[in-house]
Amino acid sequence: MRGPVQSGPKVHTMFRQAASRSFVRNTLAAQKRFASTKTIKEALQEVIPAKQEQLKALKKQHGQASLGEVKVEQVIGGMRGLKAMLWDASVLDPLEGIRFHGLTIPDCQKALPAAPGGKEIIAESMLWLLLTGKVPTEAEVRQLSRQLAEKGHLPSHVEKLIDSLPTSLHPMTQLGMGVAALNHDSTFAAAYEKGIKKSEYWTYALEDSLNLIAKLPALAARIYRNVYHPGRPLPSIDNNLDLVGNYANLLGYGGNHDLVEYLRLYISIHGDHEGGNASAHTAHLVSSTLADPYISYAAALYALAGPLHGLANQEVLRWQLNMRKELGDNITHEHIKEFLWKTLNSGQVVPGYGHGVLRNPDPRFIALQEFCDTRPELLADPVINLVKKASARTYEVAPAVLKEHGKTKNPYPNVDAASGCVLFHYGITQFKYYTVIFGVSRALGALTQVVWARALGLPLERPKSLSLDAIEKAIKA
Ligand code: CMX
Repeated sequence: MRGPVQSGPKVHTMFRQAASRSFVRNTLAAQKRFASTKTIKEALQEVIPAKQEQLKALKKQHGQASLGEVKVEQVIGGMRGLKAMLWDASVLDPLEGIRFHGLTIPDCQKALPAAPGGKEIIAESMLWLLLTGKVPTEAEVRQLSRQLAEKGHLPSHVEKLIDSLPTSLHPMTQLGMGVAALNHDSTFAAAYEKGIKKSEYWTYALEDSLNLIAKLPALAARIYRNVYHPGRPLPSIDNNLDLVGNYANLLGYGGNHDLVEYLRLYISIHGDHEGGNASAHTAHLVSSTLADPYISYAAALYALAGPLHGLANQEVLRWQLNMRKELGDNITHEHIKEFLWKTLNSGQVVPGYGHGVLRNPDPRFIALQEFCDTRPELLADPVINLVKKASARTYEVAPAVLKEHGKTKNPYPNVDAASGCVLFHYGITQFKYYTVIFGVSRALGALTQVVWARALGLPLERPKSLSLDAIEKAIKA
């Protein structure tokens, strides 16, 4: 086709007319197909009444039933294992890992629609599953992709805000600021101010949440551009692409199919990890005050920005690169062991290992490793080798060292142990940016539950705190 198109203006015009007719035909066909396809809001609306009934019955019939005792060690130990919040979309089993509405990561990889020409789960499929509990059809997912792409541009005040920030400000700080500033256009806040019925809250929370998820790629990519590639033009959003396809384009990596696929997988499987983790819990807590989804999620992003949580993926790479700098490329298991002990003996944690709930290797880590297994060029990369390859992988040494160290309850890798090395291989070498990608992802799960909290009419979160004296008094009583 290329030859004739370039051969003269007349042929060029004919080709353009034919292409335009075929575009109109395809668009009409797509519109017809979409017209008979449920929107995500309709799909959600269908499942809300049954859940409302389930909650009402539980409260009425079993409101006083006990789910277990509260131990002193839980109150002073970060509430580990305390069953104290409702979160419907995903459950984390200590040994098996995460299930999204009952589906494991491999189940999702089989059942959830991918992008055209791709194999990996896309963010829209995961969002649909998390929000509605149903596996979407391909047409439903394509419609959602288009809906998000159409809402994907940033308002000019947010562009100006982000462009005015010093490039030395951490990308996560910038992301939180941009998300908070998007609340200027919150439909939830505006409707609440006007006065709406409680039963309508969820529709506005959904609208805001979809708008926010749609705008995150443009916001996150603008931060990347400003900090690492100032002056580079940002392409416009393509309404025919999925959310992550557009994100990769905006970041400047849209031409690298393998990286786009990696980002799709990364962003889907980081989307939700039940409710007790610091970022999800923060979104839930803040939104329980009826703060709108934007400021609720901005707060969550600052929890994600802590090194014991989402920032660990940047820390892992820093740690692995330091190891390589110190020990060179011919690293043996013995070298890795020494480096691990050096880290532990200096009082630092080994980033990417341990977990508040998991007691086995994280299935998200395994899914990202499997992505590498099918691509020999990734296995040949010395940075990925440090994490993985049979001759020297940290994974083969670290659990035994951490067991011998004797502190961590889970000596196995969590998702952050591998995620950054692959980004580094594909050219996203700026590891301070990695948690931003996690932040684009975690919106899927955290905002899903903000919407459900409003649909179920959940109250303000307000647990009871105790002073040390009060704890002692309670034990003696
Ligand atoms: N390296 C060294 N020590 C570790 C450790 C690690 N990777 N993981 C846990 N420990 C230590 C803890 O610091 C704690 O020590 P103290 O008793 O001195 O306070 C002890 O082992 C017991 O901790 P735990 O009950 O096993 O783990 P927690 O639930 O308290 O903490 C986590 C969980 C993730 C914060 C911890 O394992 C850690 O710091 N890991 C490294 C950072 C990391 O990878 N975080 C990412 C987690 C995944 C995510 O949220 O993104």
